[in-house]
Amino acid sequence: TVVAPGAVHVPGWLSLARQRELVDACREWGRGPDPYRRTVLPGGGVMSVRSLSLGRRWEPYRYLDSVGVELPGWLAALGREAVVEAYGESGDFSPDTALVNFYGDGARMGMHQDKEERSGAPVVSLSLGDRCVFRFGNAENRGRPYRDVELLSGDLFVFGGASRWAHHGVPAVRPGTADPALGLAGRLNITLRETGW
Ligand code: MD5
Ligand code: FE
Repeated sequence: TVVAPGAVHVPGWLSLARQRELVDACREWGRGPDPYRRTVLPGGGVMSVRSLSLGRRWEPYRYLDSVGVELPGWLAALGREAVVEAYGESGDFSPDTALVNFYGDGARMGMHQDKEERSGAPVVSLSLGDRCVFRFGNAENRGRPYRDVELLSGDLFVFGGASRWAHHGVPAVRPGTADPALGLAGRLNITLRETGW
């Protein structure tokens, strides 16, 4: 489903088996040298989401060299598959970071733009676990017009072209809505990005 120019939502793109592999991988990465933690913003605020980076490390508001787990080749390849699925061609998408966000009890993400990347390449988003409300806005400001889209476990979203700089956020996660077979309480989101750093 094309939600806006360049913004493509593919519900149920990942099989349950693939979702389970990704959840297991997210658990493993968290045991590595750069575990999930709350990001402290320069203004003193603390994010409710817990994050880790594979490959280049995101921090507000820049990318650093990797200090933890490198971006696995299979995950970069999955990102290319995702871009082909969304656009019909990969456009040489070559991510150098994955940002993994864990939304536990009550975690949300306020409206923002992803502006740290110096590349106009698309952002690939994979959702796992609990359902959420994803708020997809406009490039001008954090407010209306926006559209609320439910993202379920296994959904793919690719943000490219004119949508790349749209404001967006996650105002709510629906606790307990994940398939019990996943063994995940909460929501995980993996984004694959070309940082240009
Ligand atoms: C999430 N993560 O569900 C989202 C998925 C983040 C973040 O927002 O910054 O970690 S990625 C959504 C996204 C990325 C880039 C552009 C746009 C949306 N967009 O133009 O709407 O945890
Ligand atoms: Fe974002």
